[in-house]
Amino acid sequence: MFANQKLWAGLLGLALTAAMAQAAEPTIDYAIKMEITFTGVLYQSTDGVNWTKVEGAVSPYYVPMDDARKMLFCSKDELDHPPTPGDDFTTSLPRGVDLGMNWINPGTFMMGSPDDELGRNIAENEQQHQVTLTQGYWIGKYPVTEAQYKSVIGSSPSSDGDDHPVHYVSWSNATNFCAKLTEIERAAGRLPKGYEYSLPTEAQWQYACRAGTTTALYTGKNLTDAYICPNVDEVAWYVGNSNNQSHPVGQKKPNAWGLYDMLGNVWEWCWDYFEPFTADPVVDPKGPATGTRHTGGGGFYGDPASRIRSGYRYVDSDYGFVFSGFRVALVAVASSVNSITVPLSDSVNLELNWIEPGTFMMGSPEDELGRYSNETQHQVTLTKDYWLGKYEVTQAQYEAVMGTNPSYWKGANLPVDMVSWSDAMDFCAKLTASEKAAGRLPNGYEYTLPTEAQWEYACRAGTTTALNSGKNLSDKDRCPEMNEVGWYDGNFALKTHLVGQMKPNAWGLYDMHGNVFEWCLDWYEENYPTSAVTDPTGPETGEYRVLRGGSYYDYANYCRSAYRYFYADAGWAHFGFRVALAPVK
Ligand SMILES: [Ca+2]
Ligand SMILES: [Ca+2]
Repeated sequence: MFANQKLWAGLLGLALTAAMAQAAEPTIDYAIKMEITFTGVLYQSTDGVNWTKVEGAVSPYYVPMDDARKMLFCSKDELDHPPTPGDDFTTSLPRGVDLGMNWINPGTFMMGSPDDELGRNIAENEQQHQVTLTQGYWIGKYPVTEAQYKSVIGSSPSSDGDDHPVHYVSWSNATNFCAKLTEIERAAGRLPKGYEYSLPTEAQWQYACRAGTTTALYTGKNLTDAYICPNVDEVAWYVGNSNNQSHPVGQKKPNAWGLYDMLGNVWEWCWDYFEPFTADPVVDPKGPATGTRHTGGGGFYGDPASRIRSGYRYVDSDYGFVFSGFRVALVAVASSVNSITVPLSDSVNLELNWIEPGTFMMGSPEDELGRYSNETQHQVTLTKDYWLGKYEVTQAQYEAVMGTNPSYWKGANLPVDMVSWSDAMDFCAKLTASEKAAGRLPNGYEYTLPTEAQWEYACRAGTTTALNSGKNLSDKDRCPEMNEVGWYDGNFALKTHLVGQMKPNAWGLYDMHGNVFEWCLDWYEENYPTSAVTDPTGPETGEYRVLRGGSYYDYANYCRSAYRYFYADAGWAHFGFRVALAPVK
């Protein structure tokens, strides 16, 4: 059928051409076009300085020759989707200005400087202490340049050159830049879910600056002189080499994580208000809630070598100084966006926090105070995300679901106690059924008890210490480190306490240490695997079930993240549980 139609059209065309050749003057026309083949995204410019994206251009792209004579073209790889945590990326800001961001893995480091570091600032300001950052983030490869600042804000407070770091920036200017950048990247569909642009916290800044080093400079070298020091030359613009002016970014040696100009050139604002450091280990520090002066690091082009150190800490009020610039971070937003609230009755809700899949070391190191031999350390990978109760299940919640309250210690917002493993599982089954009926149960998920691995992973929240505060025990029975995180025998708890009064862990979970022991799904088996495992669920069968976290009735070493208790299917006044919303097994 199609073939026939084509044939007829062809014959008709031939007839017409023959007829017209006799009737009209022949004409000719030239149209010369430039063919551009490219990969990535095409940009055009008339001056080679200001570039605009050629919207919708695909390769090959044709430009009329007259137009092409006045045009310059270039192409570049461009992100058209959110970056993946773990990967470095470059995004394209308005007017074709690039912004490069490097991924930084979570980890633990020593923040501050050792007492004997040459050039050290007032001692208490640089007090060395252990910091654990539980979440990875991105940080700018360079300080924000004048071109980047103009691209996002429209104008720049300094005018040393497009590729120079912007300075005379106040803390408010810098945070405003981050907010605008977040809007731009969100509108372009390039903002990773759960992340936003922000100033790095002081800990994020210093962790990234040190890149694993503990010395004054990120090259692994210390200063030999506090004023003019040859070791500074290779990494930073400072008073000894800058001619008292800023320099284009990226000319000095980067650190091991590919970051440039962390030291010198311009000093960089951080998120935190100032407070003196203490020697205590901390997890995900963000500084005090209020204050008048903000922190920052790295020194500037007019500073002596003593201020060009990773541990150098400078504090100032919210003003645009000659020395003040910044670099952006792309950080996970507080976990509140990832929590869900389940209405159990008109007045009682159940809150659960989302737990991201990941890998951790389960068990305890052999030198952990108060440990037991059934805690052999081994690597565990959890491949599926799940939600875990923010609090132990309360009596009000238990009653709303089960219609009864078996607790020995009575109080609506006390954790339910006297519950056996089977009681806890019955609660989960009823909740699954009612949530399913309400159409709120995520596909492939059910309410259940967490596996022992899910419990410990969530309890640790990125920490590797005995407690999820980043601290170890100073005494296996009674110690101050326990007081801030849990109700236990050592603070004379004597009974269960209202849930949620102690300090939560980095993932927003309360009372993982102490108050009531929490049933886990697994049968107990004394020996852990000795090699790496994925999504472990414990032995097929057994005599006892696992309980975790210690209770008001126990000493500190029973409340450690790694401690494993086990018991037959029975309820006691210090046994409770916490629910998980986890993939159906
Ligand atoms: Ca700098
Ligand atoms: Ca508990």
